[in-house]
Amino acid sequence: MAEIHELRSRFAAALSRMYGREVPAYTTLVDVTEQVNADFLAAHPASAERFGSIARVTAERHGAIRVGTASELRDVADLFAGFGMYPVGFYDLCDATPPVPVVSTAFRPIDPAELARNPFRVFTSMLTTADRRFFDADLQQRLEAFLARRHLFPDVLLALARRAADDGGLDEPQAQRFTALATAVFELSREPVDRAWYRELEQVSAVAADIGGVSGTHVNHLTPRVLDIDDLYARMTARGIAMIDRIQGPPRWAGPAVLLRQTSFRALAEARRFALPDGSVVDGELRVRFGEVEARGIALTPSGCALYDELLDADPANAHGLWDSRFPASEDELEKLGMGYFTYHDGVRAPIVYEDFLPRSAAGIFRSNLDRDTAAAPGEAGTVYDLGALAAIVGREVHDPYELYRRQQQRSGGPP
Ligand code: OOG
Ligand code: NI
Repeated sequence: MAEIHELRSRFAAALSRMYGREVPAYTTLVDVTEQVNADFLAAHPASAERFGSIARVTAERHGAIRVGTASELRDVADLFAGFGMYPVGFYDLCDATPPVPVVSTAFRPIDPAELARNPFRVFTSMLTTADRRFFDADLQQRLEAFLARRHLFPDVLLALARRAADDGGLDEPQAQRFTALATAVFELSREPVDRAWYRELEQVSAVAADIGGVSGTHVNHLTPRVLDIDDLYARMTARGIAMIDRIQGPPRWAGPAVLLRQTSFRALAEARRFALPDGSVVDGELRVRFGEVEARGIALTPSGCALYDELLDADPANAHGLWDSRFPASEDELEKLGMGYFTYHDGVRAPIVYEDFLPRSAAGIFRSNLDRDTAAAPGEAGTVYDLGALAAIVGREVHDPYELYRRQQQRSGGPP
């Protein structure tokens, strides 16, 4: 039998092969990432693996997908449960700057041993079609009707996912079928895109068009993990690949690596086919998929995150040295101030790696890949979402990330 973690590893690897075929620049990014990681490991043999073994980091990816309805999100939850991935955290991008009409969660393993085996995670966004600041009543109605007609996840795929979740794995032929079908769902569809409909949605939001303007879903990006993101950024730039202008998240500084640093580049235009009102089909292109890379550090407690937010507002790039003067300069300090999470096995303290996402970085990542910002009209947001509302939609607990880190720390015998 192929156990759930084996299914997850195979799924992540299969998506990576598929995405490499679809977006060749992704393969370049993975190659450069592996070179940076090998060099970093050679230069820092004692410390390079403190935030995860090199085997884990080499296989580690996060994907991003976007769906249109609550029922699609429920199917996603059933599908990912078959890979041992559960919803963690709530991200409201509707109120971000600029606003994006989605709410999001991340599906990932929640057990430390499972994370160590393969931490594959997928940032998953759902379109908020009832949000009047983006969609008037007429557009909402047509959008929901369009979305109701599509069927993203074959029944046989969801049945295999439920069996895997119930039995803790699948026999070999079923395991192969499950990963192949799951991977195929996230391939870029070759169905012609209704150009008038796509353009109408694009006027409201490029993300809305990417979700509700097409008949399928697809991986938006697949992100490898790098041990030195500044080095990676420099090497990609030296290769002539235009990166976004900055690294999102905490600045480069001499203190401990915390949370998550990410950067991205825009993928080249991809060929898509478009259906015109007269029924003819023409070739065209869309630019919606991109490349992203990330570095991970220590998970911060709520007070650590509050200080992170405060400093990011005041001095985003540490240009005025605010981080140097205000942020805990060592893991000892983080621990003493109760701002970071650690484990304490056999009296040895080790940092707990951050396994989640950052709302403001996510907004920045969305933004960096849009040609223009969405201007939300003033008005009511419609449905108000939070972690509980999202849990009701997916029909499962949406885990609170702080709670998961706190429990992990507590179980290791550390301070509660
Ligand atoms: C998701 C953007 C957020 C991240 O790493 O913060 C994200 C998307 O573009 O669908 O992937
Ligand atoms: Ni991402």
